[in-house]
Amino acid sequence: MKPIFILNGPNLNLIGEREPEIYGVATLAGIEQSLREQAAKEELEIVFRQTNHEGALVDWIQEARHAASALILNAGAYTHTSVAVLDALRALSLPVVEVHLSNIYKRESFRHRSFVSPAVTGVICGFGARSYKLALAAIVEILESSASATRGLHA
Ligand code: CA2
Repeated sequence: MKPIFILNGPNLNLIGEREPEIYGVATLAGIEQSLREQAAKEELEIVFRQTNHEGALVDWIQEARHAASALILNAGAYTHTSVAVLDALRALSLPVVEVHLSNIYKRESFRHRSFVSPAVTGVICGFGARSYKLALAAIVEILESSASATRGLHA
């Protein structure tokens, strides 16, 4: 099984240090650690990355086409601005979960629009660090049900 890519966009390296009332107290390193433990229980591998650069995010999404079995994406502010991220996602044929720590629909109106959502399997937002855990649990279920459907085909 190829790894699950978990990609994080701009400023997510700052969570846990600044604006804890919006993003919670967990650091990105803490979230990574807890996802590694959750993935290990399922015997899955994760690739966890963060960048402040739109082009790097696009490169990693393209890399996921061949190197990942699924993608969890918090594109940060690029969620609300990036046609490049949307186009990269449209080239994927993998399960993709868009995640946000905060409930973007409770915040400023410019955060209510996601360029990413039309190209993803589903969206989880507003649960703080738990959004990532819920996203990984959703991916595990999707991968298991597609594996059991494939086994059924070959039975
Ligand atoms: O809620 C989320 O996960 C977001 O994707 C986080 C982004 C924000 O632009 C999105 O609208 C929602 C921001 C990432 C963290 O930015 C910080 C800025 C200052 C201090 C701490 C974090």
